[in-house]
Amino acid sequence: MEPSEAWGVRWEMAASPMAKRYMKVATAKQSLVCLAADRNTMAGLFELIEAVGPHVAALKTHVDLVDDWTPEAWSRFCKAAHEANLLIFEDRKFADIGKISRSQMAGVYDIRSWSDLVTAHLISGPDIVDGLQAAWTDVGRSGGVLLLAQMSSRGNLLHPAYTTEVVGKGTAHNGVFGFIGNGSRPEELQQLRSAVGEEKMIWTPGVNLAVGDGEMGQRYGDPTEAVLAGSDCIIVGSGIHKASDPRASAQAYADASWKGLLQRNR
Ligand code: S5P
Repeated sequence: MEPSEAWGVRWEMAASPMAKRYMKVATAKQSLVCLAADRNTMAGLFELIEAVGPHVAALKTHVDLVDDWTPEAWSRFCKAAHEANLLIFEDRKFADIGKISRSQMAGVYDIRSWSDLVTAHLISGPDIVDGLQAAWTDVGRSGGVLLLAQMSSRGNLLHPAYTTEVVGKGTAHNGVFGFIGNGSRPEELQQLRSAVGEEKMIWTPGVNLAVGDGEMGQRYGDPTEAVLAGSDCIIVGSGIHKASDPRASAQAYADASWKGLLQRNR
C-alpha cells in the first residue's frame, strides 16, 4: 500500500519531511508503533532492536537511564537502529530557555548528532523550539520537536487551557513535528486532534493491550482506540519490552495500530 492511501489527509497535509519519512516507514512495516526502549543496559537495548525492529517504526530512548552507556556503544546502537529502518526519538523532555536547551542537545550525550525527534515542554515559552532546531543545525542535521500537549500520568498539570496554548503556538511553528497526547483517554485525544487540525502528528504514550492503571500513576488505554481518536503513533514501552515474547507482542501492537489507521481512513 502507498503511504498516501494509508494516511489520507495526514499525508496530503504534512509539511515536514520528517513526518513523511515516519509515515513511509510506518506504511512499509504496517506499524504505527514507537517502542519506548526503557531498558537500562546496552545489551538489553541491542536485544530489543534485534527482536522487534521489523515491527516498530520508531525507537524512543531515555539516554540518561542506561547504566553502562558509552559513546561507542551508543553509536553502534544508533547504527543498528538505522539498519532496522527506525526513527530515533530521544524523549529528553527539554524545558529550559532556548539557549540552554540548545547547549543541552550537545554535552556528553550529544543528542543533536543522533536524534531525529526530541520531546519538549513549552513551559518556558516558544523559543525552546528555536533552540532545539538551532542545535540540529549546528551539526548539519535536521530534526523534529514533539511538544507535550497532554500527559498520560495521573494528576498531571497540563490542564486544558495549557494544552490549548501549546497547540496554538506549536501548530504555527515549522520546527514542531507534532504533539504528545494522552493515549489513555480517547475522548481527550479527540479534543486534541480537533484543536491540532490535520497537519501535525499526535503521538501517544499510555497505551497497552491491557487497559487500566499501570505503575506509579501511569494510565493505559487501548491502542486501536487511540489511533481511531486521532493518534498517529502509539508509544508502547512495558507492553513490549517486559513481555515474555517481545517480538510477538510488538507484532500484536503493530496489528492493532494498523487496523486503527485503515479504519480511520475508510
Ligand atoms: O505523558 C507521557 C509522556 C511520555 S513521553 N507519558 C509517558 O508515559 N511517556 C513516556 O512513554 C514514558 O517516559 C515512557 O518512556 C513511555 C511509556 O512507557 P510504558 O512502559 O508505560 O508503556
